[in-house]
Amino acid sequence: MNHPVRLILMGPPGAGKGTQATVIADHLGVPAISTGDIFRANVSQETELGIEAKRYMDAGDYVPDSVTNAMVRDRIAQADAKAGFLLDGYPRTVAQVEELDAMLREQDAQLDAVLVLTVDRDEVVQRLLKRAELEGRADDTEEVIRRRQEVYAEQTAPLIEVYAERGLLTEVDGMGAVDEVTARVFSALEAAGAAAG
Ligand code: B4P
Repeated sequence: MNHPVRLILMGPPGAGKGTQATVIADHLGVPAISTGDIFRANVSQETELGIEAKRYMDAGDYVPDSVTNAMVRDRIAQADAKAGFLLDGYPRTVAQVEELDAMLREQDAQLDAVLVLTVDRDEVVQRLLKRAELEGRADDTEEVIRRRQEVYAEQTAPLIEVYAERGLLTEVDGMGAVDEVTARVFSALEAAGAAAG
């Protein structure tokens, strides 16, 4: 593919976004930009942004759009994102979609595809509880996981329709082994004309 590839990876908490984002981005030679990872890095460094974000993340709520949008705007203005990017976990609200549209317009850039990983609700709870044992993330308790699922259903699921109407949406079955899901993602990207050759 000759022009920069710009992709969004969506899906409910635990769908495998972070897991797949790294593999896809490596393959395409673009940075994987995960808002969750950037927030967590700030939380562990105890920056002002991290202290603000932690209050929301620990409760399973979204960090306010103003904070998240400013952070993404800075990140995609960096040199490595000129050659394209994979956004993992952004946008998550209608206001974030609008802000991303504005950022892209300013760069005279366009999205190539929006991938949504679909998963069974109970399966993701199991995945996240397993991650809690391994990594001890504060937002991976059963109560907070349920809250994150509610927030996704209320605020992020409606975005699927928005991108479907624009003809950008591709749904990918996120159930099964990580490699199987990766293979499905690559077929979907090829079908969408967004896979690197
Ligand atoms: P994220 O870091 O994006 O957290 P997440 O939705 O749980 O996805 P994650 O990428 O970590 O999990 P994955 O599905 O890969 O966000 C965390 C918080 O940050 C949010 O709740 C919010 O507060 C804040 N935030 C982030 N972006 C924001 C935004 N745009 N606006 C406002 N707030 C924002 O994987 C989950 C687990 O499943 C892993 O342990 C993985 O190993 C496992 N797994 C993956 N694929 C598997 C498979 N096929 N089989 C078995 N296990 C699998």
